[in-house]
Amino acid sequence: MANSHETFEHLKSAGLADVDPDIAALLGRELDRQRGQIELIASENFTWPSVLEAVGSVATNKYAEGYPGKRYYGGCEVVDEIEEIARTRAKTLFGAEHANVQPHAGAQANMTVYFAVLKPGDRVLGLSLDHGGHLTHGLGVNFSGKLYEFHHYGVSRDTMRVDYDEVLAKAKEVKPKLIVCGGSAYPRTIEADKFREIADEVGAMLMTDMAHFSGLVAAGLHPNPVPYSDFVTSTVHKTLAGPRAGFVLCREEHAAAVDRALFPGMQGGPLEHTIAAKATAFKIAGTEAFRDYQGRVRANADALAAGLISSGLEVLTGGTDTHLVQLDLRHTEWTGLAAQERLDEVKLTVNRNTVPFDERPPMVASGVRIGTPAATMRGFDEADFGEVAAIIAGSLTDDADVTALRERSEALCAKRPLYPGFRGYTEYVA
Ligand code: DSN
Repeated sequence: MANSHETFEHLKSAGLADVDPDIAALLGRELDRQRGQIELIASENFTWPSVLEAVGSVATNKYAEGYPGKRYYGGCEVVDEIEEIARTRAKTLFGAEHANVQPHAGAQANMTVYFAVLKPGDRVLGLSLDHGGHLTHGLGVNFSGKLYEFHHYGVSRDTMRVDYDEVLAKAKEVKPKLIVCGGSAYPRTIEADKFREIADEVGAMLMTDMAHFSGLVAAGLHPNPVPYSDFVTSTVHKTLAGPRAGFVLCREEHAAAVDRALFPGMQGGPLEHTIAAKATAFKIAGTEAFRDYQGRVRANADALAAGLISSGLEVLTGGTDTHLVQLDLRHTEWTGLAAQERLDEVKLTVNRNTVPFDERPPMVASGVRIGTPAATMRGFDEADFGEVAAIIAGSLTDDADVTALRERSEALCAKRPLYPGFRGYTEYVA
């Protein structure tokens, strides 16, 4: 519905709440939702106000196809500086020879590497999705599975961890051109050094997808895969706590191929406002404050795992080396779906996930993936995560007092406010 005052002159200076109260109200509701529940989705985080500001900046107006100094448009002198700062900070943070900061998201970062070094039909070896891998690591319905001949390794049934002997045996059998390590639901350290040995033994290249644990790497709390990998891909918005986006790091010898694969190979104009926000996120990730935050993410994950185990629940691998804990419900009457829905009722937001050797289909699943980055960002400490574990355990019972459990979650949210100084989206500022 057009407002009577929607003149061109008015629209040129009006704010969101004035022009589009419907969307402003929905954004306000989303802010309230984020504030009013305990966010435990392992791939989510609450980014910094400075990053939100950069994402909402005028750099969104700029076309800049190409790379700094080599653009197809005029007027790129400022965004060139922004992108150069982002590239330099990414390289410095992770000790990489080359960075491409243009991927719109993690899937595009992975696609960039595949396009850079693979031809359709080439063989690739990656962790299977149901053992903790990722869609873009060769799932049949994904472009990766359609374009390339993916083969998969899994985790050992005994330890639920990657078995490097099995990976080597599989690599010798498959003779892949590229080995992919990393994933989205693997709670233990990704040992890129061991994958490197295997890659060298079979003459393959190695790509590490550190989307989930890149914040821990930046903080020195997870081994850095960069020295061992030809390519490292990541998102920026998970543990790294930046804007929703991706990036690729690689060895200099692959720099030109990676850059060409992304543009003109795959994406068009880069999102320079998001690249500005990535630069800010990389700057923050190099601070002592960020290292301290990541230390708390890790400690909280250990406290969560210990709390769940002491309440009688099963945790995959008996714990975690990262920010991520996988609840294994195979030996309970709960499905992952039912658990997710119950936890939603008590204001804990999680996602169901298959666990290795799951007999249930992915839409139902027998696991729940739980991560600590977002709640840690709003100040949760180990005692708070002990309480979260107790709320989870209390919720997954037949006679759970849902109202009382929800009130315990709400008390934690009240104690640890999210974006306390942010006034929201409903106020119009001329
Ligand atoms: N969707 C992301 C995750 O939840 O891990 C991966 O792309």
